[in-house]
Amino acid sequence: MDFDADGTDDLITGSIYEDIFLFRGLGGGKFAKRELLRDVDGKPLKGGYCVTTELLDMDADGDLDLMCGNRTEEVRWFKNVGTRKAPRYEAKSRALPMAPNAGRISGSNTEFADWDGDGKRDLIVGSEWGEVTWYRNTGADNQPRFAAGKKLFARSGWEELKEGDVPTKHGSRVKVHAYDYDLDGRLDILLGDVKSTTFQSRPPLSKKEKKLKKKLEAELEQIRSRSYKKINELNQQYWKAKEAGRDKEAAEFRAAQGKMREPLNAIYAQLRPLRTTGHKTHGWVWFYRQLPKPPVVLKKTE
Ligand SMILES: [Ca+2]
Ligand SMILES: [Ca+2]
Ligand SMILES: [Ca+2]
Ligand SMILES: [Ca+2]
Repeated sequence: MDFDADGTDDLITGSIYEDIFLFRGLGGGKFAKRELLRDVDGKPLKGGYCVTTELLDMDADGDLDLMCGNRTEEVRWFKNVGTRKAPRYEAKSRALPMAPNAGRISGSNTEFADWDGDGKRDLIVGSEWGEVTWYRNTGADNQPRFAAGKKLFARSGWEELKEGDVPTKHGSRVKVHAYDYDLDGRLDILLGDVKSTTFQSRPPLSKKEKKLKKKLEAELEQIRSRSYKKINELNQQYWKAKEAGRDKEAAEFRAAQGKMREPLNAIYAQLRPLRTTGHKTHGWVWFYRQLPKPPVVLKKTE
């Protein structure tokens, strides 16, 4: 993506805490130090939690506007009020232009691709739970208006995986790229995901350790049922005092709460080495090949 139309590709990235960064291309695969993208008022642009970005001319004025997908909120865009060579973005983001009754669009990344081949780029979005949705562009290529979504992939659902297993289906937080991966003339979907696996974190427990674990868990349960109500009460009192600006009192509630948690924490500490499973997070990339449409069979009638 050439952010500043100087003939060299640049890189624009989102981040977990809403900020958006530009790495200007220097050519030869090298990039300048990152720049935080700011709005016309000099404030950092905020694109939402785990923002992902895409550039497209949304209003047919010849410059590229900034689209932001994220994990928790609607997809929005920042209008470029600068030029194609020197983009400057409005401070306030805008909702996507939708056809009447087409609803709203949420999703973890936005991908512009002409999915139905009518010459106008559509929007394909990934999502938190694995769905992928296609929104047809019923406007112009550089001034889109999106129709209601059609699901390309449903939610993938949970799959229990042990470390070393190869998953059978894609996971969550999916990001989509539409690309003709097998060069057969039809756009395919490349999809990145997140999956969690479990692994054995230590040798199996001995008989003695199993017994100890059982004993500790029973103790934990007892202390919990005795103290949780009080701990919750202290928590409520803490927030009440904090919101009222009674900081000293709030600190006392917090300290009392900590004191009540001590026996629980002591048991947690003893239980920790007896845990036999751990978790790891992985991301896979999936290739979904678009199949040719089935031929139309014409039936002969007399
Ligand atoms: Ca450039
Ligand atoms: Ca524009
Ligand atoms: Ca299209
Ligand atoms: Ca293909």
